[in-house]
Amino acid sequence: MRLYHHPLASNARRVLLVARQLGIALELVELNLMEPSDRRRLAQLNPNSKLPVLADGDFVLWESCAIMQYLCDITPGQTLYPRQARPRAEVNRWLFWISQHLGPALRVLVWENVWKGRTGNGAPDPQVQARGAAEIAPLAALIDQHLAGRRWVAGESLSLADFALATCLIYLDQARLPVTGCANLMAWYARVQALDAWQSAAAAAMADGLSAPARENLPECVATHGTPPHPPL
Ligand SMILES: N[C@@H](CCC(=O)N[C@@H](CS)C(=O)NCC(=O)O)C(=O)O
Repeated sequence: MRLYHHPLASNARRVLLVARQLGIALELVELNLMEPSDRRRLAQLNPNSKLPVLADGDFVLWESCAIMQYLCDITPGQTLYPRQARPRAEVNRWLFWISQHLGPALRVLVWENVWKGRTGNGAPDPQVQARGAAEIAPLAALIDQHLAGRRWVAGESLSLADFALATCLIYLDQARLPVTGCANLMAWYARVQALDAWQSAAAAAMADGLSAPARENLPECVATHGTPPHPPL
C-alpha cells in the first residue's frame, strides 16, 4: 500500500501513526505542495488536491479519517476502531468533532502564526489571531473537561480518536495554540507522544527526501480555512 504524504502534513501524519500502530507497512511517497509537478500528480489522485491519499492496488482513497478507518477495517483483531455499534459510534463522534469543529478552529492560528509569513503572505493579523483564540477557547475547554479522569478520548482504550486529536496539536508551540493551560489535555497529549508509534511515525515521515531548510519553507494545511491563501506554485 502506498501513502502519498508530506512530512509536515498533520492529516497525513495521523494515517502514518495508525499504520504504525497496526503494524501495516506503507510505501511512503512524498509530494511537495510547492512543486507544480507534484501538485499536478496530487490533483490526479485527489480532486481536492490535498494530502493524504492512500493507494491500495487500484483503490484510491482520500480523507484522512476515511483512510484511518479503512486501515482498521482491513486489519483483523485491531482495537483502534471498535466493531460494536456503540463503541464505534463513540470513536466516530470524536472523529467528526475533530474534523468539523476543533481542526478548523486550530487552523486559524496555525496559518497566522506558522505559515502566513513563511509563504510570503505577510505578518499575522492581531484581529484574526484574536478570532482564532476565541474560536479555540470553548472547544479546548470541552475536550479538557472530557479528558478529566480519562486516559483516552473514546472509551477505555487507545483509538483513532486519539490519533486524530493528537495530530491537530503538532504545531502546538509554533502556532502558540492557547491550550497549554488545559491540564487534562496536556497530560493526555504526553501519553500519546510516549507511544512508540508516535516516535516511529515522526521518524518515518521525516526520513530522507527534502533537506531541513527546504522543509522549513514548506506550507502544509494552508488552504483549509477561511479565504485560503494557496501556497505559491
Ligand atoms: N479533510 C482532509 C484535509 C486534508 C488537508 O487539508 N491536507 C493538507 C495537508 S495537512 C493539504 O494537503 N493542504 C494543501 C492544500 O490545501 O492546498 C483530510 O482529513 O484528509
